[in-house]
Amino acid sequence: MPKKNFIWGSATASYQIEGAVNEDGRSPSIWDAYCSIPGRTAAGENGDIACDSYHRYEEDIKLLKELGVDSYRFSIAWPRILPNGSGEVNQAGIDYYNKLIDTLLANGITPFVTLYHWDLPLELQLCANGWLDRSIVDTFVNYAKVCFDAFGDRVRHWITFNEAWCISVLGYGTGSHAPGHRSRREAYLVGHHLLLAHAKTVKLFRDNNCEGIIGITNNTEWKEPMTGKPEDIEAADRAVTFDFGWFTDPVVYGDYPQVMKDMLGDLLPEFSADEKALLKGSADFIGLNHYSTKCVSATPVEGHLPLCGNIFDDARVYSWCDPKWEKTQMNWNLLPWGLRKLLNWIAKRYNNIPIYITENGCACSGIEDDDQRCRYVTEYINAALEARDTDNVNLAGYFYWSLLDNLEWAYGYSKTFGLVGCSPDDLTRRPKKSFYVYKDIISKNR
Ligand code: PNW
Repeated sequence: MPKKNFIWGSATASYQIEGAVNEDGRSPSIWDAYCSIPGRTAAGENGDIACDSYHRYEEDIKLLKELGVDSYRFSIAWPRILPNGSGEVNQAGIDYYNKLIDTLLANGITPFVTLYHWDLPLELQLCANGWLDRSIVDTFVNYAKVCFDAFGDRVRHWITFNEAWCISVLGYGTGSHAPGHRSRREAYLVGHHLLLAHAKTVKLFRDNNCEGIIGITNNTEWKEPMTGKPEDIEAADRAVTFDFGWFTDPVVYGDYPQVMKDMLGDLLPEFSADEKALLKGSADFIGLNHYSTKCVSATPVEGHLPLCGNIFDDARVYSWCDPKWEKTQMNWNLLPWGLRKLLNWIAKRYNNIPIYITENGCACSGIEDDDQRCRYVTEYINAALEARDTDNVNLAGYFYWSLLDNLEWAYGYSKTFGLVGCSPDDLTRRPKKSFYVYKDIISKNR
């Protein structure tokens, strides 16, 4: 059954597509710096050019129009708006996003804006210790205010953070993302500051009577219990809670999940009573980024994946993947039923809160032939629509990640998620087969 207000879209992020890193007053971000350290990204690749969307955004919008989406999810580069993190506003940065937003609207496409998709102004890392220092909370709120003031007359859909889990765990726990720290304690402190920054930003949004809705995008795999044993069922629930509940319980209920408090002890900072009140109910919707599924068990099973010896082990579960499962280019399992189960888990735990799938997609290598991606989008969207229509999950939209092949962070340009081919050597946009498959899904489901 087609649903009237359901939003079909596609997503990108500033550093992954814009390029033009030294233009019009943009300052370096932590990702520019991270990419410049030998060995941190594949082949030392960086976002200097990326998809050159800073100059070619009109081509991107033409593609979105052709695809037939209702909405485009993109992120704002903080270093373009406030090159020092705070202080003087860079008008050229505001101008760029004004042009992008106005051209989208002129084409009937709704902007869905992420305030932070990982490109922290480097200045804040070097001079204020980045997300580790509590001062970042107000620094972020100030940045958000500049964006609400500049774009809030036209933007009605806001996301504070993309994947606080990745920012904390990959940026500060394992070091595979910028700024490359390796400390469990730091990861939980960073997560704490992200949540407080989210809550204070939403308070500002609501106090100022900004129009529209604001939420946060969190990510998780689905974890399927290895057996029907109660301890494995509990282990799977615990694993999703550690990834997703960590950042969703606080914005819905005002505090961290009890199981995390019990298991992490003083590694997990505490919220004051005022902070809990501020956090509770601070998301109009939850954005979900979901790509894949694994099995988990409470005790080791034969062939389980090795423990990592870092923050990844904190939920104390063992993961297992069936060698027979189909893998994508990221070595992620293609298991669409996991999405349906996850949507039901979220709906149940959070009292049927509105959910947007803000990312879901498949890395596969072909440009001419991307049959695997065609299957992935078809099957994952079917699973999502079953959750919506059969299970009555309050699913409000779906955004395919990504519109374009782009800088896949530490993997450089070697992993390709795009519906449209694009490489920094040849910036020509080439729609793939999956582009037309997704286009067809959208038109049939209106
Ligand atoms: C997301 N993990 O990153 C990001 O939001 C995108 O910018 C990125 O391009 C996309 O997914 C594909 O990777 C993730 O380790 C990175 O589970 C890592 C994980 C999940 C999401």
